[in-house]
Amino acid sequence: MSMSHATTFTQDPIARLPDALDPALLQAPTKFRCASVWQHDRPLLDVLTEEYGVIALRDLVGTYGWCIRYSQQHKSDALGIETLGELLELFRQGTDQALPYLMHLSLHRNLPRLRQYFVDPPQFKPNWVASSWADRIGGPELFVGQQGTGFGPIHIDHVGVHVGFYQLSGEKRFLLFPPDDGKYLYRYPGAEFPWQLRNSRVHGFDEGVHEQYPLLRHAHPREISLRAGEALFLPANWWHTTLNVTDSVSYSVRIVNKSNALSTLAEYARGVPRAVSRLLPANRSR
Ligand SMILES: O=C(O)CCC(=O)C(=O)O
Repeated sequence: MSMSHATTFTQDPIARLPDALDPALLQAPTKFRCASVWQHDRPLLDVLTEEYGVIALRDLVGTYGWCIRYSQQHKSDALGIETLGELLELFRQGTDQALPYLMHLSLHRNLPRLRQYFVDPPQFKPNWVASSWADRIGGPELFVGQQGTGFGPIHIDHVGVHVGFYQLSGEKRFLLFPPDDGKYLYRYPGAEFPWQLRNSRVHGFDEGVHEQYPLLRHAHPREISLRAGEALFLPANWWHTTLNVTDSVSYSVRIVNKSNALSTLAEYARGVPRAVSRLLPANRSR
Protein backbone atom coordinates (compact mmCIF):
# COMPACT_ATOMS: atom_id res chain seq x y z
CA MET A 1 0.00 0.00 0.00
CA SER A 2 1.45 3.39 -0.94
CA MET A 3 1.94 6.06 1.73
CA SER A 4 -0.65 8.36 0.18
CA HIS A 5 -3.25 5.59 0.14
CA ALA A 6 -2.57 4.77 3.79
CA THR A 7 -2.93 8.43 4.74
CA THR A 8 -6.27 8.73 2.96
CA PHE A 9 -7.55 5.55 4.58
CA THR A 10 -6.93 6.85 8.09
CA GLN A 11 -8.66 10.21 7.53
CA ASP A 12 -12.18 10.83 8.77
CA PRO A 13 -14.26 9.96 5.65
CA ILE A 14 -16.82 12.64 6.40
CA ALA A 15 -14.18 15.32 6.94
CA ARG A 16 -12.97 14.73 3.38
CA LEU A 17 -16.30 15.46 1.75
CA PRO A 18 -16.87 19.00 0.47
CA ASP A 19 -18.90 21.15 2.80
CA ALA A 20 -19.59 24.77 2.01
CA LEU A 21 -22.20 25.33 4.70
CA ASP A 22 -21.46 28.63 6.39
CA PRO A 23 -20.69 27.76 10.06
CA ALA A 24 -22.48 30.97 11.15
CA LEU A 25 -25.75 29.40 9.99
CA LEU A 26 -25.40 26.70 12.65
CA GLN A 27 -25.39 29.20 15.51
CA ALA A 28 -28.91 30.58 15.26
CA PRO A 29 -31.90 30.81 12.90
CA THR A 30 -30.96 33.04 9.98
CA LYS A 31 -33.32 34.90 7.69
CA PHE A 32 -32.18 36.16 4.27
CA ARG A 33 -33.52 37.25 0.87
CA CYS A 34 -32.66 35.19 -2.17
CA ALA A 35 -33.77 34.32 -5.70
CA SER A 36 -37.00 32.38 -5.83
CA VAL A 37 -36.61 28.64 -5.37
CA TRP A 38 -39.35 28.29 -8.04
CA GLN A 39 -37.39 28.79 -11.25
CA HIS A 40 -40.02 28.56 -13.95
CA ASP A 41 -41.42 31.27 -16.21
CA ARG A 42 -45.02 30.65 -15.07
CA PRO A 43 -46.57 31.01 -11.60
CA LEU A 44 -46.30 27.93 -9.42
CA LEU A 45 -50.01 27.54 -8.73
CA ASP A 46 -50.86 27.72 -12.48
CA VAL A 47 -48.40 24.96 -13.26
CA LEU A 48 -49.37 22.93 -10.21
CA THR A 49 -53.06 23.08 -11.15
CA GLU A 50 -52.42 22.21 -14.79
CA GLU A 51 -50.02 19.37 -14.17
CA TYR A 52 -51.41 17.83 -10.98
CA GLY A 53 -54.85 19.36 -10.33
CA VAL A 54 -56.57 16.04 -10.95
CA ILE A 55 -54.87 14.22 -8.06
CA ALA A 56 -57.37 13.22 -5.38
CA LEU A 57 -56.67 14.88 -2.01
CA ARG A 58 -56.79 11.47 -0.38
CA ASP A 59 -53.94 10.29 -2.65
CA LEU A 60 -51.55 13.12 -1.77
CA VAL A 61 -48.53 11.92 0.12
CA GLY A 62 -46.55 13.93 2.64
CA THR A 63 -42.91 13.25 3.39
CA TYR A 64 -44.06 12.07 6.85
CA GLY A 65 -47.11 10.22 5.43
CA TRP A 66 -50.05 12.59 5.70
CA CYS A 67 -50.65 15.89 3.86
CA ILE A 68 -53.93 16.92 5.43
CA ARG A 69 -54.16 16.22 9.14
CA TYR A 70 -56.98 13.88 10.10
CA SER A 71 -58.42 16.69 12.25
CA GLN A 72 -58.73 18.93 9.14
CA GLN A 73 -60.26 16.46 6.72
CA HIS A 74 -63.78 17.54 7.67
CA LYS A 75 -63.06 20.90 5.99
CA SER A 76 -62.68 19.39 2.51
CA ASP A 77 -65.60 17.04 3.18
CA ALA A 78 -67.82 20.00 4.14
CA LEU A 79 -66.92 21.76 0.88
CA GLY A 80 -67.35 18.62 -1.19
CA ILE A 81 -63.91 19.05 -2.74
CA GLU A 82 -61.99 15.99 -3.75
CA THR A 83 -59.02 17.07 -5.84
CA LEU A 84 -55.92 19.22 -5.47
CA GLY A 85 -57.21 21.39 -8.35
CA GLU A 86 -60.48 22.11 -6.54
CA LEU A 87 -58.65 23.04 -3.34
CA LEU A 88 -56.22 25.31 -5.20
CA GLU A 89 -59.04 27.01 -7.09
CA LEU A 90 -60.82 27.94 -3.85
CA PHE A 91 -57.51 29.00 -2.29
CA ARG A 92 -56.76 31.33 -5.21
CA GLN A 93 -60.25 32.80 -5.12
CA GLY A 94 -59.62 33.74 -1.49
CA THR A 95 -62.72 31.90 -0.31
CA ASP A 96 -64.12 32.70 3.15
CA GLN A 97 -64.76 29.03 3.74
CA ALA A 98 -62.20 27.12 5.76
CA LEU A 99 -59.82 25.02 3.67
CA PRO A 100 -57.60 22.32 5.16
CA TYR A 101 -53.92 23.30 5.54
CA LEU A 102 -52.00 21.35 2.92
CA MET A 103 -48.72 20.40 4.58
CA HIS A 104 -45.56 18.43 3.76
CA LEU A 105 -46.66 17.92 0.11
CA SER A 106 -43.75 15.84 -1.13
CA LEU A 107 -42.34 17.04 -4.46
CA HIS A 108 -40.73 13.71 -5.20
CA ARG A 109 -43.77 11.60 -4.48
CA ASN A 110 -46.59 13.82 -5.77
CA LEU A 111 -45.09 16.31 -8.20
CA PRO A 112 -42.04 14.66 -9.82
CA ARG A 113 -42.36 16.64 -13.07
CA LEU A 114 -42.01 19.90 -11.10
CA ARG A 115 -39.04 18.84 -8.96
CA GLN A 116 -36.48 20.16 -11.46
CA TYR A 117 -37.86 23.72 -11.20
CA PHE A 118 -37.17 24.04 -7.47
CA VAL A 119 -33.62 25.24 -6.93
CA ASP A 120 -32.33 25.72 -3.40
CA PRO A 121 -30.32 28.81 -2.41
CA PRO A 122 -26.62 28.26 -1.61
CA GLN A 123 -27.38 28.58 2.14
CA PHE A 124 -29.30 25.27 1.97
CA LYS A 125 -26.34 23.43 0.44
CA PRO A 126 -24.66 21.05 0.42
CA ASN A 127 -27.61 18.80 1.13
CA TRP A 128 -26.99 15.07 1.00
CA VAL A 129 -30.68 14.16 1.36
CA ALA A 130 -32.33 16.22 -1.38
CA SER A 131 -32.71 13.26 -3.77
CA SER A 132 -35.79 11.08 -4.10
CA TRP A 133 -34.17 8.14 -2.27
CA ALA A 134 -34.04 10.25 0.88
CA ASP A 135 -37.51 11.79 0.62
CA ARG A 136 -38.51 10.63 4.11
CA ILE A 137 -35.59 12.52 5.60
CA GLY A 138 -35.16 15.52 3.34
CA GLY A 139 -38.40 16.31 1.50
CA PRO A 140 -38.50 18.80 -0.21
CA GLU A 141 -42.11 19.80 0.21
CA LEU A 142 -44.79 22.48 -0.27
CA PHE A 143 -47.22 24.04 2.20
CA VAL A 144 -50.42 25.81 1.09
CA GLY A 145 -52.44 27.43 3.88
CA GLN A 146 -55.09 30.07 4.35
CA GLN A 147 -54.64 33.04 6.65
CA GLY A 148 -54.93 31.85 10.25
CA THR A 149 -53.85 28.27 9.62
CA GLY A 150 -50.67 27.02 11.21
CA PHE A 151 -48.65 23.97 12.09
CA GLY A 152 -50.02 23.55 15.60
CA PRO A 153 -47.74 21.93 18.19
CA ILE A 154 -44.27 23.26 18.79
CA HIS A 155 -41.90 20.53 17.62
CA ILE A 156 -38.41 19.60 16.45
CA ASP A 157 -37.94 17.97 13.07
CA HIS A 158 -36.82 14.37 13.36
CA VAL A 159 -33.27 12.96 13.29
CA GLY A 160 -31.31 16.18 13.79
CA VAL A 161 -31.90 17.73 10.36
CA HIS A 162 -31.49 21.44 9.66
CA VAL A 163 -34.50 22.96 7.92
CA GLY A 164 -34.58 25.47 5.06
CA PHE A 165 -37.81 27.41 4.51
CA TYR A 166 -38.64 29.66 1.56
CA GLN A 167 -41.75 31.84 1.33
CA LEU A 168 -43.22 31.78 -2.18
CA SER A 169 -46.22 34.01 -1.47
CA GLY A 170 -47.92 35.59 1.53
CA GLU A 171 -46.50 35.81 5.04
CA LYS A 172 -45.70 33.15 7.62
CA ARG A 173 -44.71 33.76 11.23
CA PHE A 174 -42.34 31.36 12.99
CA LEU A 175 -42.14 30.94 16.75
CA LEU A 176 -38.73 29.49 17.59
CA PHE A 177 -37.05 28.20 20.75
CA PRO A 178 -33.41 27.09 21.12
CA PRO A 179 -32.77 23.34 21.58
CA ASP A 180 -32.17 23.66 25.35
CA ASP A 181 -35.63 25.11 25.91
CA GLY A 182 -37.15 21.63 25.57
CA LYS A 183 -37.36 21.42 29.38
CA TYR A 184 -39.81 24.34 29.45
CA LEU A 185 -42.00 23.14 26.59
CA TYR A 186 -44.11 20.37 28.17
CA ARG A 187 -42.87 17.62 25.88
CA TYR A 188 -44.79 14.40 25.53
CA PRO A 189 -42.77 11.70 27.32
CA GLY A 190 -41.24 9.18 24.92
CA ALA A 191 -42.07 11.31 21.93
CA GLU A 192 -39.11 10.33 19.82
CA PHE A 193 -38.30 9.09 16.36
CA PRO A 194 -39.41 6.87 14.72
CA TRP A 195 -43.00 6.72 15.94
CA GLN A 196 -43.94 10.02 17.38
CA LEU A 197 -43.09 13.55 16.53
CA ARG A 198 -40.79 15.28 18.96
CA ASN A 199 -43.71 17.38 20.06
CA SER A 200 -44.63 19.73 22.82
CA ARG A 201 -48.12 20.07 24.27
CA VAL A 202 -47.91 23.79 23.56
CA HIS A 203 -49.43 25.30 20.43
CA GLY A 204 -47.39 28.45 20.41
CA PHE A 205 -49.57 31.35 19.46
CA ASP A 206 -52.61 30.57 21.59
CA GLU A 207 -54.07 33.16 23.98
CA GLY A 208 -53.46 32.46 27.66
CA VAL A 209 -50.66 30.01 26.94
CA HIS A 210 -48.50 31.25 29.83
CA GLU A 211 -51.25 30.68 32.38
CA GLN A 212 -51.74 27.16 31.11
CA TYR A 213 -48.02 26.36 30.79
CA PRO A 214 -46.14 28.46 33.40
CA LEU A 215 -42.67 27.02 32.68
CA LEU A 216 -42.84 28.72 29.30
CA ARG A 217 -41.92 31.96 31.07
CA HIS A 218 -38.36 30.58 31.41
CA ALA A 219 -38.03 29.82 27.72
CA HIS A 220 -36.30 32.01 25.14
CA PRO A 221 -38.76 32.44 22.26
CA ARG A 222 -37.91 34.29 19.07
CA GLU A 223 -40.28 35.29 16.34
CA ILE A 224 -39.35 35.58 12.69
CA SER A 225 -41.73 36.46 9.87
CA LEU A 226 -41.08 35.45 6.30
CA ARG A 227 -42.62 37.34 3.39
CA ALA A 228 -42.47 36.35 -0.27
CA GLY A 229 -38.86 36.19 -1.43
CA GLU A 230 -37.43 35.52 2.04
CA ALA A 231 -35.84 32.37 3.39
CA LEU A 232 -34.98 30.96 6.82
CA PHE A 233 -32.22 28.53 7.76
CA LEU A 234 -33.22 26.76 10.99
CA PRO A 235 -30.36 24.80 12.60
CA ALA A 236 -31.01 21.27 13.85
CA ASN A 237 -33.07 20.73 16.99
CA TRP A 238 -34.57 24.19 17.22
CA TRP A 239 -38.16 23.99 18.44
CA HIS A 240 -40.64 25.69 16.14
CA THR A 241 -44.19 26.22 15.01
CA THR A 242 -45.86 28.48 12.45
CA LEU A 243 -48.82 30.73 11.78
CA ASN A 244 -49.87 31.81 8.29
CA VAL A 245 -50.45 35.54 8.78
CA THR A 246 -51.93 35.78 5.28
CA ASP A 247 -52.78 33.15 2.69
CA SER A 248 -49.41 31.51 2.20
CA VAL A 249 -47.52 29.21 -0.14
CA SER A 250 -44.13 28.02 1.03
CA TYR A 251 -41.41 25.50 0.32
CA SER A 252 -39.17 23.69 2.73
CA VAL A 253 -36.37 21.18 2.64
CA ARG A 254 -34.60 19.34 5.43
CA ILE A 255 -30.82 19.43 5.25
CA VAL A 256 -28.13 16.92 6.17
CA ASN A 257 -24.45 17.42 5.45
CA LYS A 258 -21.11 17.16 7.20
CA SER A 259 -22.33 19.42 9.99
CA ASN A 260 -25.03 17.01 11.22
CA ALA A 261 -24.71 13.70 9.33
CA LEU A 262 -23.29 11.77 12.29
CA SER A 263 -26.02 12.90 14.69
CA THR A 264 -28.68 12.07 12.07
CA LEU A 265 -27.22 8.56 11.70
CA ALA A 266 -27.03 8.17 15.49
CA GLU A 267 -30.69 9.14 15.86
CA TYR A 268 -31.68 6.64 13.22
CA ALA A 269 -29.64 3.99 14.98
CA ARG A 270 -31.36 4.78 18.27
CA GLY A 271 -34.67 4.11 16.54
CA VAL A 272 -33.72 0.60 15.43
CA PRO A 273 -34.27 -1.23 18.76
CA ARG A 274 -37.62 0.51 19.11
CA ALA A 275 -38.58 -0.51 15.56
CA VAL A 276 -37.61 -4.11 16.28
CA SER A 277 -39.51 -4.22 19.54
CA ARG A 278 -42.58 -2.88 17.76
CA LEU A 279 -42.42 -5.79 15.32
CA LEU A 280 -42.55 -8.36 18.11
CA PRO A 281 -46.00 -10.02 18.21
CA ALA A 282 -46.53 -9.09 21.88
CA ASN A 283 -46.12 -5.37 21.08
CA ARG A 284 -47.98 -5.18 17.80
CA SER A 285 -51.25 -3.92 19.19
CA ARG A 286 -49.61 -1.13 21.26
O1 LIG B 1 -44.58 25.58 7.28
C1 LIG B 1 -45.23 25.24 8.27
O2 LIG B 1 -46.36 25.67 8.50
C2 LIG B 1 -44.63 24.28 9.29
C3 LIG B 1 -43.44 23.56 8.81
C4 LIG B 1 -42.72 22.87 9.91
O3 LIG B 1 -42.79 23.23 11.05
C5 LIG B 1 -41.92 21.70 9.63
O4 LIG B 1 -41.88 21.26 8.48
O5 LIG B 1 -41.30 21.18 10.56
